[in-house]
Amino acid sequence: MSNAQFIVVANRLPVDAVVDAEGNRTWRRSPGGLVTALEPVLQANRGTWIGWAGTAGAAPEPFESDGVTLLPVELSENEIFRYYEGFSNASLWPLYHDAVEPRVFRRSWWKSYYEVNERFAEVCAREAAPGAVVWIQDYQLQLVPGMLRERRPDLRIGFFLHIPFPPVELFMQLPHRMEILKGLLGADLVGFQRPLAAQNFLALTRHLLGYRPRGHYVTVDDRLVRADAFPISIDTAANEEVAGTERVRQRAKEIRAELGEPETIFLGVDRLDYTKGIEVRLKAFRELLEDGRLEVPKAVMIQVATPSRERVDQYVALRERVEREVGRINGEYGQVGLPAVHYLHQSFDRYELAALYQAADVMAVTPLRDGMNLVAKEYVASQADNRGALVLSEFAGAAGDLRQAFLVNPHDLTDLKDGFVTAATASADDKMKRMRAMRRYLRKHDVSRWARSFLTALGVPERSAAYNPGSLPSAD
Ligand code: ADQ
Repeated sequence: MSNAQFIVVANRLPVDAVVDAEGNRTWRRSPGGLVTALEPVLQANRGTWIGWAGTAGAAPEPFESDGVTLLPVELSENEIFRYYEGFSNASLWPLYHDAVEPRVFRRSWWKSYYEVNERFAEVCAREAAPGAVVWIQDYQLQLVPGMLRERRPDLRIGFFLHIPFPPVELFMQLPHRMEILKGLLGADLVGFQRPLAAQNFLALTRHLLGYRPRGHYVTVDDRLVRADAFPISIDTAANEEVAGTERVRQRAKEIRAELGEPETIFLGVDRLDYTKGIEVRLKAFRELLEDGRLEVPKAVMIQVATPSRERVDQYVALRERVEREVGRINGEYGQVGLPAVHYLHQSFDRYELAALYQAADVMAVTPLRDGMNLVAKEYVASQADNRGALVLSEFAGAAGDLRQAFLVNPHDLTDLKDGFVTAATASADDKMKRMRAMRRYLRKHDVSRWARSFLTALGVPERSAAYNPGSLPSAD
């Protein structure tokens, strides 16, 4: 047993390996809300982050980064294929997102998922101090809470699911559904993005295990498990600060100038994922051009599609479909030097991203299903002058927080098209009122509030423990 008082367990470590020309490896911290939110807590408690380092083969030795111990877990090439790309991303991911794409099940994938979860649980059981707090993240590691509790009943265990949790009928399709449910019930607190997801989970304990949930709680072997919603957010202050820099303002102007000063710039920024509704968004834009309700070059679209899961079949096929649609729109509606859709299959740093957000008149966030969607929140935080308009899918968790967005149903093409036009033609006053209200909300409900409320619900007192240097109280 080691002395780690506070442990985060996630599929990936919060760093990426950078290998130079001589083959030397260094680590670059990967930016992201989760890291930002958890960093102070981890630093204050000599915290440990357990996760995969992102490459196949033997795990690197544990190392320190900004006062946090990073503990890499090994994954073989075969496990990356079966546990990660297979069961996590081709079985669970589509099923949990309302099966908007058909899910694939393979028995060998499950075996690997089980084994990798067991490896994470074993590493964690070895590292945790008596009574330590462990916070497990996301759908790749749903068996870890149960496996860890078996090995270390003294720990206080939290689990947070970043993606939606499906209704009972869909979850029931999952092979090994019982093991997964029991795995999650190993936690003291199971957190979700939205209240409905927590309700789905509690209903399932009744349906599948015959338990009797009461309110947010269900009793499992004399132990009380709480299931509740903790909507994740962004580091609002950091986003506002970047958006307020001269560099970003200048770059936003430059982008508008480079596009020929259009009246309306529509923007989409997503991982290239079939849940994000990129295809339906492009289709809506094409039909609006077809109908003559929009016209190039007065209206243009920028679609940033971050490369993602490029070895999973459904993602390869999606990329082909999206690129074909972009080609079709540009072929039909572009002019020499004036494409209708600017398609960028690239990653950008946060300054460029903020400049794109600021340059855009209408941000189109139209997922068919999404746990939260941080892009919508980042866009709002970047609107220093409250000028832009957010079109937001009702099926994104963010719709529960950003109530003043132009809400649309992306499964209804007519509604989506109308939403685009309404947002593009809304008065400056209307847009400003909406944006102000959403920015106020995000200043209060930022990512550190999210982490704090989860940890408080897990029983970590706010004024001691994780929020101040020193040790955490024991779990009893
Ligand atoms: P994701 O599905 O990855 O997250 P999202 O919440 O939008 O979706 O986060 C994407 C992040 O990547 C944003 O912070 C965004 O700035 C960044 N990003 C996107 N495109 C980029 C690009 N081209 N270059 C650089 N950065 C880019 C999952 C769930 C979501 C949930 C989050 C957090 O699917 O529903 O909101 O986890 O819980």
